[in-house]
Amino acid sequence: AWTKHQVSGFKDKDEFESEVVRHVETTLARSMFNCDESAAYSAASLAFRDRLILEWNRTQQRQTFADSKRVYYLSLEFLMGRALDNAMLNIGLKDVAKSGLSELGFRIEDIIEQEHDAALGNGGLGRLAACFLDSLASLNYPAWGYGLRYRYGIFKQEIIDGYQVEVPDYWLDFNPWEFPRHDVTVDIQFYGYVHKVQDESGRFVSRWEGGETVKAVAYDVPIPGYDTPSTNNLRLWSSKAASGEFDFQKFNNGEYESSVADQQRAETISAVLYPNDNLERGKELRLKQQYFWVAASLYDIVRRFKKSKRAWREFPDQVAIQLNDTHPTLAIVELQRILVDLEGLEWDEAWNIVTATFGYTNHTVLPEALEKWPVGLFQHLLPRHLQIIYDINLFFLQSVERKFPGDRDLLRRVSIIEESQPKMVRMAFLAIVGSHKVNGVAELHSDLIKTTIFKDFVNIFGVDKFTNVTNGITPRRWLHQANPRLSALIKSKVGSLDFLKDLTLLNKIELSINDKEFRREWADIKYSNKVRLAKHIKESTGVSVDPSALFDVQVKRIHEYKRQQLNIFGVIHRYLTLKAQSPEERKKAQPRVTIFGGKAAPGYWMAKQIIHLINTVGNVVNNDKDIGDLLKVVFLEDYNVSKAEIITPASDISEHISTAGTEASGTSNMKFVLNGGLIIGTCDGANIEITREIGENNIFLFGNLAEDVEDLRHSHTYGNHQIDPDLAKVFEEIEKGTFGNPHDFASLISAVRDHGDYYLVSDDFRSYIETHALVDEAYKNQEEWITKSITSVARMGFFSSDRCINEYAEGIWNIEPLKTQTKD
Ligand code: 26W
Repeated sequence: AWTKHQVSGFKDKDEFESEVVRHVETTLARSMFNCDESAAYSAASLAFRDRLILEWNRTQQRQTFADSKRVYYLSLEFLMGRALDNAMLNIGLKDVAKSGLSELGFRIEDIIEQEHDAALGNGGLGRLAACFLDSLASLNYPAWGYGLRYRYGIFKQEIIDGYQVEVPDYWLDFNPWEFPRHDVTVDIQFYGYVHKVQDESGRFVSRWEGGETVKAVAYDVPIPGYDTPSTNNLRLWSSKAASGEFDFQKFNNGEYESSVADQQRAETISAVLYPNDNLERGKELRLKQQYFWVAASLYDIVRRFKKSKRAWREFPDQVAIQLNDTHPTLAIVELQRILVDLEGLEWDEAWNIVTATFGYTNHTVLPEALEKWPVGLFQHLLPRHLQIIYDINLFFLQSVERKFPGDRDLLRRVSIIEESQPKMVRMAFLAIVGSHKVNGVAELHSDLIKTTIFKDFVNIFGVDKFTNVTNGITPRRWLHQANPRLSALIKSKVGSLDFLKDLTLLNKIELSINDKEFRREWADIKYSNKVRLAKHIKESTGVSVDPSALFDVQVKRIHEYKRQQLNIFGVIHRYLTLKAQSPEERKKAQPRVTIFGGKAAPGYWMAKQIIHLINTVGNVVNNDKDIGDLLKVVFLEDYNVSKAEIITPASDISEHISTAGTEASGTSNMKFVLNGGLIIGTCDGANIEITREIGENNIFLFGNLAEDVEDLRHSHTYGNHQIDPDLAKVFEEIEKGTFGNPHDFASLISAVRDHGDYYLVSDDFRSYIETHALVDEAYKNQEEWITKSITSVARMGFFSSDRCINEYAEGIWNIEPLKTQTKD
């Protein structure tokens, strides 16, 4: 629709075809006679890429010319998924590509599927960053993402004999979506020592010298906005040996092996994404990754600022930097170092600039996920940064002492340095002290951080420093791309695709709630999405499922706090109940397919046991003749973004059942509801706001509340802990060996029965089972169900990541969209 900008590339299918042919024959050096789907994917991507490049250059020029404030989103993870489909839809030429490819003898779906997911993330945090990039470009904000270009993304998961096996994800063989910038490099220093010298004016300055240097090379990924002229930039850094004289000398001296080893050591920094989600393990290489990425990004940002020749105090008027969790917190220290050591600013002046620049988003309250680094490791790897952290801490604690004189316990509690053995740097505290705003990602979560882990900081800095920005998702990928038929049906009622830019327009479909044809089509779309998923299940697991059964889905990282164990225990309970019934009684049961998917961190023993139990239960249940289609249990291997695009539109109900107070927000809950699925969930994270928006008749809530969790845990430890009798029967059955060697599941059971049931599986079991019975009943009334489904979708406008990004822009970054030429 922004034809003024449409000068590059192709305008119709014939031009698109000739571009594809040209790329096959010249760029790929192949002949059209042996152009397979993979080559067609490559050529189609290159054709779209050509168009993006020109828009991208123009966007960058426009932003430079406008000279307005930019936001930099620093994230160690960007879980982008596939790019081609997204580029076609955002540019608005998918139909052209479809008919062009069809004339060349290809189905567009097959071509799209050739692409390897860009899986540079673990789960929610990484996918949120990807949705944010889509919204920033779609809203014309001048924004850059900064991350690491991992050679290996999140591992691929294979299920072998019911166990998770990890396979490396080497994804860079052919990646048309990145542009190496061999001219954009930064030398990054590690180790070495600090000494003080006097400059010309007699002032003492710190010099960080010696150690080793690694080169950061920029790789740029274009991020097209939806129906806008903006194509923003995601800059990913790759590590390389700094080819210094030293290596060269080694090489000349015949020390080939050692010179190669240096090179490999340098390249190791950006080699692999750490596969832990919500677990901090304190590895030196991880800290190296963090500094490498942060230092390169800040150098780049500062270099760009310096071109404007402004005074340093204007830095925060030009630059906002958002820290996606504590992983980039070193950026605070690095900017202070640049300003004081390299640019010669006074400490206080520098610190005011730093704190005005940064915002920090917290994504978890789990204590085991909070980053802490041993002081000794810092001293060794980043000696100057440790000194600066000590100074930041000193000035901070002095200010606390002035405000609360004599409260030594407070000083101990809030100190950035934990006086433990060994001493630790608390990254979250550093992030709070060095930022002007701190936000949580859903209302309950933002309240919890204010009253628990960051309580003291609310007293010190005042409550206004702490805020909430409830997460959102991009409706472009999660509705239009994943569920094109639903998007088209909604369009027929809204009148246009404008709801993809203003999701609140969805409320218009509620007017059609009694429209018979509309309802029939709504149900038909869900059914065909289920048929598609059933086909995928058959192909990947060999299990046949009936698409008219109730599809119950739980897909997310496997974690005890997310309680996939509660789900599978519930499934066992259902199985036992069915088994105990007569064939007559069974006929009344609602047929169900319970679908799981998700990766366990490779070192997370309990999570791996959960996967194993799901698979063994599936084996038994799926082959039980008494049960037939009444219950199927499947575990889909290698859950990732592109699989989510197939699974999400196909659920009738999805499970978001974390122990209350543990899931910061959740975002797949939003995706499922937006696709017409209902949800069963606890009063946790964004489930609460989803309930507020869609109405409590349209959601199945169960379980204890966050405010009661602490007392329950206390009573488990100090009281007489009785587990739920039905759950006890489930345990008995597992221990009988019904689902394989009971020894394999002993620790899953004892976590609940013998070790305090930290996640309240037993406390919530009864209400979980009862609520599932309500789900079965509700599903039997299909008309009611469809009404709930339509009503929910109509009321999901709030959960667009566009709303979310606008809140960040206004409340935290103080930036405005760039004015672009008006559309025609
Ligand atoms: C240091 C190890 C580590 C790695 C990743 C610790 C913590 C993380 C992430 C912060 C975990 C994460 O992805 N959190 C999720 O963030 C989503 C986006 O805000 C929320 O929707 C999820 O509830 C939250 O678990």
